[in-house]
Amino acid sequence: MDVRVNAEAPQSPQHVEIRREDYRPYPWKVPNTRLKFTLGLGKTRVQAILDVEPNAAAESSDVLCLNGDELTPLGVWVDGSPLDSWLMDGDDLLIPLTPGKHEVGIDTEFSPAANTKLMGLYASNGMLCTQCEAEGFRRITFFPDRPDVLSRYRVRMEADKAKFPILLTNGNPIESGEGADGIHWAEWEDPFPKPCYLFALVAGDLKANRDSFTTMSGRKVELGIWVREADLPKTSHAMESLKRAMRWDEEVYGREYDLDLFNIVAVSDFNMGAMENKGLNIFNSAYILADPDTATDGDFDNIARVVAHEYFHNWSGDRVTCRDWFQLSLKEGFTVFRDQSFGADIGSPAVKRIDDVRTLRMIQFQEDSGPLAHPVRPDSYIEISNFYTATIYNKGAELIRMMKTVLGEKKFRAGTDLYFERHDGEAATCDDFVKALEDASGVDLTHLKLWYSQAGTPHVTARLEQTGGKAVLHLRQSVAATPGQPVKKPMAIPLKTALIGEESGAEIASERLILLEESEATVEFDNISEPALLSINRGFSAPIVLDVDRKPDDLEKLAASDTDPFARYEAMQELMLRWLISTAKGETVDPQPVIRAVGDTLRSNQLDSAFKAEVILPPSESMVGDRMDVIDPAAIHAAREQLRSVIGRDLSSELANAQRGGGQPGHDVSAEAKGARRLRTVALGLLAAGDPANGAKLAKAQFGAADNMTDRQGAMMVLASLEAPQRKEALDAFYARYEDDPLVIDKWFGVQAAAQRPDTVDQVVALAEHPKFNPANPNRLRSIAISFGMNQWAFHDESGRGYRFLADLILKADKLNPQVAARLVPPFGRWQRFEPKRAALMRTELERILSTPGLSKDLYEQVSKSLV
Ligand code: 0A1
Ligand code: ZN
Repeated sequence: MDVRVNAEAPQSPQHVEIRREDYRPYPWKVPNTRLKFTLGLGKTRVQAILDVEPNAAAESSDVLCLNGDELTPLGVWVDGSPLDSWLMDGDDLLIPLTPGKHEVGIDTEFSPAANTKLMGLYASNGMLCTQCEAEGFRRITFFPDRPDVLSRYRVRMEADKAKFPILLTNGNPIESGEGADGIHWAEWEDPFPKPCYLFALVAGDLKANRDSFTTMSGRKVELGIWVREADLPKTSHAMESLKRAMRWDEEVYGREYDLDLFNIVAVSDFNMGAMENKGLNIFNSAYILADPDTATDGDFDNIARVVAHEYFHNWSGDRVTCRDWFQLSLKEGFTVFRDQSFGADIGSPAVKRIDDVRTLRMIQFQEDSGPLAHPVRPDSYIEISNFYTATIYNKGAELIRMMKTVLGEKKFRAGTDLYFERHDGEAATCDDFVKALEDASGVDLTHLKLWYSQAGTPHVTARLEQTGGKAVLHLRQSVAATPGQPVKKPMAIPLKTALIGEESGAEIASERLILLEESEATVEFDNISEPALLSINRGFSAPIVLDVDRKPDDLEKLAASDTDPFARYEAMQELMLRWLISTAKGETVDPQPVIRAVGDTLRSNQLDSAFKAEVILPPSESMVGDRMDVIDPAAIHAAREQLRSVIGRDLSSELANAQRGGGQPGHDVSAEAKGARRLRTVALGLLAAGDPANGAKLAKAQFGAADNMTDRQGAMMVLASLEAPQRKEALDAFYARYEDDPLVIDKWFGVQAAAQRPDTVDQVVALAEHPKFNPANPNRLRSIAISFGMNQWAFHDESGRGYRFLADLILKADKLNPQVAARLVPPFGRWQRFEPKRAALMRTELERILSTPGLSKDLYEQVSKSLV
């Protein structure tokens, strides 16, 4: 059938802005959806039948508008009769309908093998899989592709049994059978109404690691993790993590799993980390496959985190979903908060908090202070895929954490119970979430709601004044302008605060929660018996930048004695940051206070290795840059290298002890063994900075002796930045050993793109020509592009060649996969923060991208906004 165009409807301009205030309920309900898939790699046919009826809660319409993307209807039926009067409006299908209930049938056909965007149904490694969030379902069939249209799905899959022996979709299997010519089929039903972004289907030659879980009410749930047969031995950690997450959600949130079946599938081509499709989670294989020989301790932790995250979405996302994509943080901020809490409960809470705050500072703070800054609940977007950001996820999680801090454990739980009960089976908003917490707790949370709508990281200055037995804390806050928000209101900032005795090292004013709500405030502390040190924003109770007016040696004392471990870490970071900033500005500063504090930490018998490793690691170059008005990457790099080498030289024996220490076997993944390994590589890096020749020897020895990937990759990372013969030996040996393991080869690329070397730009240019570099595979593309974009010194090479390289790569990737290409833009977005020469070079590259014909809307949005 020809494609007909609706002449009256305006042809959609290329890049339309969608606004939150324009939300209207969909005029139709779709209580049931039946889909029949005739599956093939080169060609898949989809026959859809939708039951539709007018939505009484919306304005009525005589047209059913169904979204499509690169689809052509092969046929349209209404109530069983072929219909000719349908029209295309851009990519969407318009079907005229009289009021009342109807059955609408639509046939479509497309090629999964040609789908390089990896949205909708696509081919990966010979199998077929789907990704529908946010707007991928419209690439499978015409449908109201919006999260507030919930439907019950019955799905029939037909495929060649030899090529696709396993057929999976959401819900429960109902029937299956075999047809002629080697075809087999399976029919499944999902009893829970869901938005189409949670639809999933997988067909392929897969094997399952099977297990089961008995829920708190005694129901047995069958669990399956589906992978290629050769990968089965690498699935046990993911399975253990899943069962732990299921138990944790019952114990901590009272949430029980609802279907009889929970399946996870690992795929090698995936745009993000993983996806919470109802009963059938689909994962980037990087977040499933692990054994000590191929995965680092960090990989193991990430697997536990992501498996838990997707599982937790079953309630915070699937049972209660989002009304529209502006509410994305409703499910993502809350679910990140839940996975962070899970991580803290199964490991060390202090180290976990340090890790989470580091991610927030490195990614979200940069986003929030640049041209792509947006509120946790945005007001508009051009392409929703660009809004899966650290602001929606990580700042969103901080906002939930602040609500919990204000409410306390019990009231928060009462609030989440009410939220799940009240909105079960619904598409809700961020306001609904806050209302449920308020109604259950009786506490007004209006003051915290500004965090949803106002972008930008608040800056707080704090000064403690002490006279006699009294101390007065002076607080002042400000929020810088962000795009579209020139003037800011004061935020409500919960600050956990205590005073530490300068001599005793004890808490002389115990921790209290100060809520800073105005631009300025003072808080008094009575009965203060000795000189006091201010310990503020303990546990990082608010996601802010804090500037405390302190006496020079206060930080050193706090680093040694603060009773809150996070605050201790903060004191040490601040001590190092101040030294790095002053040195980068050309001032001469004594490093001895830093050396003393690092030395005390290393020698401490009380602190565990994981905590020591976090505390002695100097802040990243980009974190130093964030604190400077004008960023000069070369000066920052030189300052950081100087600090690393002084630490390495002055504390060589303590560091050598730490590098030798531990001795636990590689398969030991206890907190203690992991901590020892983390400290080993951090110490190795500092030793190599102090004495590169000896460092190279030690690193090569660590590399050769390693019985696990953490030590092996750690040693290779240190060597990758050195100028020593052992560098090439290690890289070559690593490549030869893991040539056939794509996830490990990603590490090989990543380590070289992250290397701190003057010739890293040349290295990445060469790596992009390597036979194993494939920009169509998102993990491989990111192994170079993300690591290099975050490598401040190398990316900002003053020649501008780093900028040109990444811009070329982005343009190349955009032709294949716009969503992934657009996610590589943020390093360019900071151009205005750099010294003028680099800023001009970066701007030129952004303009070059923007003027390239045929740019995707994903890339257009990120680049055009970055230029403002
Ligand atoms: N909801 C998922 C994230 C996700 C979003 C979009 C995707 O499309 C490519 C994939 C995954 C999560 O939070 O885990
Ligand atoms: Zn999520």
